[in-house]
Amino acid sequence: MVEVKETLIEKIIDGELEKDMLPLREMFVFYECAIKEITTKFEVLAIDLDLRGTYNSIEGIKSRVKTLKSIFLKMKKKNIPISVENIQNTLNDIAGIRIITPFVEDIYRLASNFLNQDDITLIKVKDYIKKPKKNGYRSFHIIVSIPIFLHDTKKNIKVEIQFRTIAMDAWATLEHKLMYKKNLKSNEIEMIEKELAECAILSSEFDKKMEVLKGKLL
Ligand code: 0O2
Repeated sequence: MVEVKETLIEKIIDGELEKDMLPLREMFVFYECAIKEITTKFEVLAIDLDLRGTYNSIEGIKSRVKTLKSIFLKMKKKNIPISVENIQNTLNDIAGIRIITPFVEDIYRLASNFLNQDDITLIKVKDYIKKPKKNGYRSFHIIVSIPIFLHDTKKNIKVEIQFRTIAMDAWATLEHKLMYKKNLKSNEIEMIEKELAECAILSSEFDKKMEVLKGKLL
C-alpha cells in the first residue's frame, strides 16, 4: 500500500503522471472548446430570432462536460476497454448542451436553423417528443460534429444537444432528482414511476395548451 503511494508521489514529482494524463486532459479541453463554439452559435441565433420575433425563443442554455467517473462507468457498462480513442469513438454525450425553449415549435425551428449551418454535421437524431420514453421523458436530442480549430490542425468533435421546453426540463430535472434518491423499496419505486408517468402526461398537455394560446396571442 505504502509502496503504491510512494510510486504515485514519485510519478507526480517526476512529471510522469502529468505526461500520462496529457491525452486525457487534451480530450476534455477539446470538448470544452466544442461547447464554447456551439453555445456561441445558439446565442447568436437567439439574438437574431429575438430581433425578428415577439418573444425570446431561448429561455436558457446549460452545458457540461461529462465527469471522468461518469465516462468510466458508461464505458464499463458497455464493456469497452478504456482508452482515449475508445471513449471518443463510443460516447456521443461527453460534451452536452441543453437548450431550453418556451414552446415545442421553437425546438424544431431552432434545431433546423442550427443544422442548416454549413460547419455542422448531423450524426444522429433522437426525437423523444414525437416518441417519448416509456417513463414519460420528452426531449429532442441531436448528436452533431463540429470542427474546432487549433494552432496547427482542425479536429471534429461530437456534441449532444438536448432541446427541451420549460415544462419538459422541469419534469426531467425533478425525475432525475427523485429517481437518484437512495434506499427506496421496489414497491416505492413502482409507485413513484407511475406518478411520474402521470406528471409527464400533464406536462405534455400543458405544452400543447400553451402552443394553442401562443397561436391565439403571439
Ligand atoms: P447525464 O447526467 O445527463 O450525463 P446511447 O448510448 O447514446 O444510445 P444514451 O446515452 O442513454 O444512449 O442516450 P439518450 O437516451 O439519448 O440519453 C442521453 C441523455 O438524455 C442522458 O444522459 C440524460 O441527460 C437524458 N435522459 C435520457 N433519458 C432520460 C430520462 O429518462 N430522464 C432524465 N431525467 N434524463 C434522461 P445520462 O448520461 O444518462 O446522464
